[in-house]
Order: sequence, then C-alpha cells, then structure tokens
Amino acid sequence: MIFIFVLLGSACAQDGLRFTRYSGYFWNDVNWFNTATSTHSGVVKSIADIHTGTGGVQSVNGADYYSVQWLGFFRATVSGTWWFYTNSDDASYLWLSSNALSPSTSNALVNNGGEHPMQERSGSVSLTANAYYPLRIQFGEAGGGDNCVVYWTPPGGAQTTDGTNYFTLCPPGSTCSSLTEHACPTGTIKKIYRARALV
Ligand SMILES: [Ca+2]
Repeated sequence: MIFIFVLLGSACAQDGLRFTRYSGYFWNDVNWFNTATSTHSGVVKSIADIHTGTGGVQSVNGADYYSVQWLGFFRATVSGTWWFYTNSDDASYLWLSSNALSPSTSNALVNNGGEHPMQERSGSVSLTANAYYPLRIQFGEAGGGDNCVVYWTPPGGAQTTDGTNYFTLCPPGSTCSSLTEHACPTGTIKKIYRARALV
C-alpha cells in the first residue's frame, strides 16, 4: 500500500484574538490606542469576562483607568444574519469587516460608548460562510466597577462567547497585508495534510 499526502489548506498556527492592555482610559477616542502606552499583550480565545479576555492580567472589578484593544479575524461558520454584543463597564465598541480597518464611533457595529455600569448593546450584520472578517474591539475602564463581555449569535444558533473556530490572527493563505497588526509572523503558517492510501 502506498500513502500520499494531500494538501488540504493552510492555517495560522495561532487561533484567537490578540489583546493589548494599555494604561489609562481612552475616553471613547478610538484613535487613542495608536499612541497609548501598552503594558500587556497576548492571545485569547474568548472574552467571557475581562479576566479571560486579558489572559488573566485583569480581574473583574479589579482596577481603574485602563483600556484594552483586541484585534484579529472572525470566521463566519454559516451565511446569514449574525448578532454581535458587548456588555461592558465602561465603554466598548466592536467593528467588523472594512470598518475594523478604519474605525470610528459612528461606524461601529456595536456602539456601547460612554461611562456606565454593565450595559449591553448589539448590532447585526450579514456574513458569508467561511469568509474571514477583520475584527476590532475596544474597551476601557474609567473608575468603579470594570468588566467586558463579548458574544455573538450565529443565524439560527445559540449565543456564545467561545471563539474556538471563530477567532484567528491570520486567515488561511493570507499575508494579512490589509491589517498589518495581525500579520502572521514568519513560520507560523502550518499546512494541513491528510494521508490518503493508494491501493
Ligand atoms: Ca467603571
């Protein structure tokens, strides 16, 4: 029996979103992150709360005056209308697709801006199955309580915070040139092969 290996595709070795944590509150200025001082960074697979969303750096209601930005890509598993949500204290925003590349408060899919206790806001968008969309999420804590939860509902599906199979730093086969923050480091592309027997 002879085995051959069939190339099925390639995928970035790192699934998830990249979080970067900054000192200070962004006061709803979406460009603030471009010049702010970062303190921590890493890759996470969910933002079930600010603890998981920062890889354990922050705890819920644990600090004042900090901000976090998440960057990556979102893979739509099915076609149709998707709902995205943030629930945060204080401000948060979520952008998908081209708006994630040139964000403003007015083009956010989810605008949960302002200083407030835990508050849910949502937005819906039509997505195509197996397409990868640039994703940007910003959150900041001004004072008092602090937390941020991000979740979504696929068409006909259940609400979830679990980014497994949804979040990736780099879509397969892409050099991510349109969103340089996400560029896959050299050597992180892995190719997926399947052994097939010839008889
Ligand atoms: Ca607060």
